[in-house]
Amino acid sequence: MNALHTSVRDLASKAGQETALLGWISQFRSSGKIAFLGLRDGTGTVQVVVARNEVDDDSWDSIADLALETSVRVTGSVRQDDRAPGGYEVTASSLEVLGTADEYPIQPKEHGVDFLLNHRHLWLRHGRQAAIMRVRDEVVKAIRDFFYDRDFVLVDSPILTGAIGESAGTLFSTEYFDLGTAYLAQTGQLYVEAAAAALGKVYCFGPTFRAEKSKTRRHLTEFWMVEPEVAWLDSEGNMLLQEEFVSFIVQRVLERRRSDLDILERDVAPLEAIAPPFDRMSYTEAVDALRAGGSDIEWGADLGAEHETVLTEGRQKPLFVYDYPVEAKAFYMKENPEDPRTVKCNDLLAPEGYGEIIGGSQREDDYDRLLARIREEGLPERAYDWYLDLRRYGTFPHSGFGLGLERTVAWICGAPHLREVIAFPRMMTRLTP
Ligand code: NSS
Repeated sequence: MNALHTSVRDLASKAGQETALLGWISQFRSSGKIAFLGLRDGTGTVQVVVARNEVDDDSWDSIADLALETSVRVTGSVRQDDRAPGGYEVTASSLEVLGTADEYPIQPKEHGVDFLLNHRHLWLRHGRQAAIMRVRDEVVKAIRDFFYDRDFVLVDSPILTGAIGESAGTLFSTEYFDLGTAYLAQTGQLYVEAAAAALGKVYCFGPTFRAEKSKTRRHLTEFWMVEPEVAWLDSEGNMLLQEEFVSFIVQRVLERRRSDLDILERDVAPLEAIAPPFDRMSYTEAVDALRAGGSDIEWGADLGAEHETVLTEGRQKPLFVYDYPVEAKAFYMKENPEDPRTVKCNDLLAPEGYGEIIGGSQREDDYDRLLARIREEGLPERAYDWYLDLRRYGTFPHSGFGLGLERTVAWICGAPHLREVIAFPRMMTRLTP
């Protein structure tokens, strides 16, 4: 079947010829002697014209069986037509129903988002959702190309882990044979730190898990994160890498997925402005700015979504906020030699209200200080033996960051909620489909 049919996207190559198409009915209307079908095949949608006097009786009779999302095989001739959406139209010579469709639950009218999420397995077929999936695919490809072209080595980190990566508050755990509790990875970072000492520049890219009890539009319980880790890189160099990386991803999508951004009605002007250098502001400056604007945030508190929105207001480019207080961040971050109340780290806040897309830092490379931090946080020391070894056998300055794939795709697509930018979202209140 495959070799003989043409994708909607490739119809131009068959102009003036007879070919077969396989797909789903996205639209249909008929009037006595002629029917107009929308045929969607994943690469595009084309109008198919079925005229009573140009098809056999079986084909004409099957028109009666058509409903939204019926799967069909159409044979017909391809005609160029400048008025048609993709520039081509097909005049059918035969039509065969492959799979009938019950009354399709998603109708061309407004549905509540819960209804759509309950039907996510079907909702994915719709234009906007498919466009988001293609942009996501492009972002993933851009990420892999960026690192491959710069000689980073992909090192996959485990999903079942024995150590807490970020914080004890948001762990999924499961019984693990005779070895006690295993946690689903919140991050691959600790493992890529080990790999950086073996290979220099590395990254991991995979699903990560956080039992986030928040029901915000920015939180999933399962999300994808890409985490580069680089030997001999300091916090400043880490930010340079991040702005180059994020700009590369955005420009790549603009280059290759313009038609999908059009489907999404994304204003591309703000994306076109994304190029290094990004704006930078220390945490202390950020708190001063927030307080000057009327906030009662105290120095030491982590920044919340509402703070991020204020800080990025009116900015075209993403904003780095760097050197947060020790108490606001994870145990592994390097103490700032110039101000030991803070650590050498940064968040990167996307413009247009999308908030934090990256968290990164230089890692604590001093054995005693790292051990002290593990103890202060009450983490189980034995689980970090191997991690401390990295400071025992040739410790080295190194830095890295984690970019949240869904947050990045949501920003690029202009999607208001993360649940739309992953095929099957996992949230506190959603485990199916
Ligand atoms: O917690 S992070 O800020 N940082 C880390 O996990 C580090 N271990 C990364 C590293 O240095 N290798 O998370 C990084 C990013 C954050 O900026 C978000 O973009 C995303 O991961 N993130 C999330 N996305 C969706 N849902 C949830 N719950 C979520 N949590 C973080």
